[in-house]
Amino acid sequence: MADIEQARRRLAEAQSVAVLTGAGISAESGIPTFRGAGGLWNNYRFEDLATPEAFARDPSLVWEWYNWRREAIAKAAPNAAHKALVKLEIAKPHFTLITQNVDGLHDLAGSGRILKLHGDIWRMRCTTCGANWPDRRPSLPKLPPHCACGGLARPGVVWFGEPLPEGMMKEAEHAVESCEVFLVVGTSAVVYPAAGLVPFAKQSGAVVMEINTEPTAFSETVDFALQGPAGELLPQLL
Ligand code: BV8
Ligand code: ZN
Repeated sequence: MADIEQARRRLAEAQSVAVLTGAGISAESGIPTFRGAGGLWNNYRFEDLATPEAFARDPSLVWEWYNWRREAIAKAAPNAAHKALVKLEIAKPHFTLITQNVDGLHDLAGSGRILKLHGDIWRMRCTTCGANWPDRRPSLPKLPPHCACGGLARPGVVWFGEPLPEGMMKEAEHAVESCEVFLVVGTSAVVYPAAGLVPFAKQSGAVVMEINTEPTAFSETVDFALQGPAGELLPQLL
């Protein structure tokens, strides 16, 4: 309890805050995480579903998985943790939200500017002409979907082995380099380059605070490792 009180004070004093979120922030909205208890990768292999090779092999299989996830995400609403980050954004002169999530719950909560490092499940991209468009339908009527040009469409997410959206990692690094407090919420911090932001923040002199229900590889090195659900701890931290 003393830890959270001290963290709360440090966060209150900071003018410049950057936040990195992961699947754990949406767990209390009912969206399964990837790793840990109930994680998607306990039952599926990412090599079969979340790589360009998997999509080239079997686009319909990959699309069935993404359609199933769209259906689950469409039923979910932002929770107290997503909402707390909107309040934090309003309160701070300098604020950057960086997310690995593709679920769009930060948008629904009302966050203004979001660096979506791994893309957005509600966007599509044409594998032929490169067109890129939003599609909010919870369930797609025909799989695999196609572009107006006739080309095969793919989910607008970043798969393993693919580069992150151009320039986005630079923007994230810039925010992390110049923040006083770096808040890391609900991520196992094992997927790179996103996970590299945690040690980078420490090296750059930020106070690093982690909120997670479990210890992570970085829990020992951060300044505050707050253990518990984000939907409870984040509102307490503000
Ligand atoms: C790239 C797609 C270069 C979207 C995702 C060694 C071998 C092979 C490859 C590599 C290697 N080392 C590094 C790599 C590269 C690879 C990588 O990092 N692999 C790791 C796994 C070893 N990275 C890449 O391939 C990246 N690209 O490097 O490109 C390049 C450059 C130029 C040209 C070509 C290439 C791309 C990575 C993108 C991967 N895409 N998914 C989708 O369908 O969703 S990753 C997947 O993991 C998710 O998208 C997610 O965003 C991401 C991170 O996971 P987390 O968000 O952290 O979620 P997780 O489930 O793990 O953890 C949840 C946490 O929450 C837990 O800690 C839990 O305790 C906690 N929690 C639970 N409930 C709560 C909670 N906390 C608080 N409150 C709660 N209530
Ligand atoms: Zn097209």
